[in-house]
Amino acid sequence: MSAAPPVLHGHFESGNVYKVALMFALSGERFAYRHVDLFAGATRAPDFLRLNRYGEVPLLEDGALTVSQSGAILAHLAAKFGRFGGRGESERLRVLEWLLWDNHRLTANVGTMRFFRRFAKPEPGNLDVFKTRGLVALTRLETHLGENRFLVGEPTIADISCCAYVFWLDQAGLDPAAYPNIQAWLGRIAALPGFKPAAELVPTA
Ligand SMILES: N[C@@H](CCC(=O)N[C@@H](CS)C(=O)NCC(=O)O)C(=O)O
Repeated sequence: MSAAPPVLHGHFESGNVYKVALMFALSGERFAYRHVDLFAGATRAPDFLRLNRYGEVPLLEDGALTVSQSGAILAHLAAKFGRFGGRGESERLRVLEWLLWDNHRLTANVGTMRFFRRFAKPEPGNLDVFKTRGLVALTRLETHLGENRFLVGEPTIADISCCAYVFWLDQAGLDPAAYPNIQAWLGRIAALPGFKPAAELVPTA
């Protein structure tokens, strides 16, 4: 009998959750899913906070292990499946660099812009800092992808992490056409076996 699959706690509007779901899909592995209604405050409920002190999705329950933060979950799954972790120590370190950069520079700004534009209807000007920083991050990514097919060698969790919110640039109010290298890279990711867009991977309930 096969072991129960890991349980992903998430919300379908979250790119951070998509990162984890995409890792399962590209690895050809199954996950069980638990919807967390973050718009109803479920991430702040005591039961959820007991599982995840950060009060955020994604959260993964994998047997006795409970892991949060998409980058940590991706690293855990890369080690567990032996996929997308990079080859050798120097690639693994490069991958870790991109995961940290994504969380600090890319998702933190582009993902936040998307969130506020889509759900919080900000006053004009309120997103300026995120936009300035997000555009710098996108320029860095665009430059790197001018000379590299994937972020580190073959496809890795660095690509899986960085691509999620970049698939939704238009929802963040940014122009995808301004980044041709990024668009070509997204196309290469979308061509990987097992790839599915977020709407086909993350259940709505
Ligand atoms: N750095 C975290 C960010 C996770 C995150 O921001 N999650 C959002 C959804 S995308 C969330 O759960 N927000 C709920 C809240 O703030 O109450 C990661 O990479 O997992």
